[in-house]
Amino acid sequence: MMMKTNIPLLALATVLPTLSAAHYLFPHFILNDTVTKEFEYVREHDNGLMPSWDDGAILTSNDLRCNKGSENHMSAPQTAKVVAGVDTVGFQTNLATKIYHPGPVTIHMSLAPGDVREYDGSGDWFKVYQLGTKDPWDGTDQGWLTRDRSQFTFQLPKEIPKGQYLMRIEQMAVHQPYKAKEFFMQCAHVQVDSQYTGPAPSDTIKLPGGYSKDDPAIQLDSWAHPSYAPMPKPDKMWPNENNFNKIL
Ligand SMILES: *[C@@H]1O[C@H](CO)[C@@H](O)[C@H](O)[C@H]1NC(C)=O
Ligand SMILES: [Cu+2]
Repeated sequence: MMMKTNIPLLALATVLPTLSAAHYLFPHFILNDTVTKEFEYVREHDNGLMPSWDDGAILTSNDLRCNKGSENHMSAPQTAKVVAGVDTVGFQTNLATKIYHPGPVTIHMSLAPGDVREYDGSGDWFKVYQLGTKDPWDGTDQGWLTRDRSQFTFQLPKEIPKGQYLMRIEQMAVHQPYKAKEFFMQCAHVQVDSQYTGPAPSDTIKLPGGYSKDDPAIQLDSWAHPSYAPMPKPDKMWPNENNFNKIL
């Protein structure tokens, strides 16, 4: 049966900007070669595919942790069992959408005091994975290593203590005019099995608190033809920089 559509052209035109404003999220946790189901191990949120910035207000909001409304979904995901120093872990975007905005991908982890399904992410966060630009970088969007990728994976370092963690992925899109940004973040639930008994992971930050508009990474002016891209905080990765700009 044919349906007659009477949508005026004007109405159609107003729909288009909404579509083009839709971006991506990271609902699939990856464990070794398995891309798990949407939200199976990843905490959903109420911000859909939308970016966050609001003139920098996101930097001082709890939404910086796992995105707007993620607390409404804390108890939904399962907790992925992973082994430090053994398993390859990471995230895939929705529908394997390729990241089409330039900007770094950062993965942080934060130890839950108990069950990660009850954890709000208010503790310390350390940085385990980072993907920036080619080196040297010509300042172009194509020079970002994140560009056109849909999967971000790394080997979980062996120096991560046993326990349940939030694992947070963030892409900070830098294409906006001048120093404005777009943040996309999402958190997975993982239970780390580990033999490690050394010092606790450092350098750590709080979210919010650890990011500021003055940070070199956020001050990056994408319209000024930069030749160097400072990375989001903290400055040092844990336990070393081996997972910096490393694509498996
Ligand atoms: C992931 O791969 C490693 C290396 O092959 C293997 O030792 C480990 O058991 C695998 N983990 C899972 C959960 O399959
Ligand atoms: Cu955008």
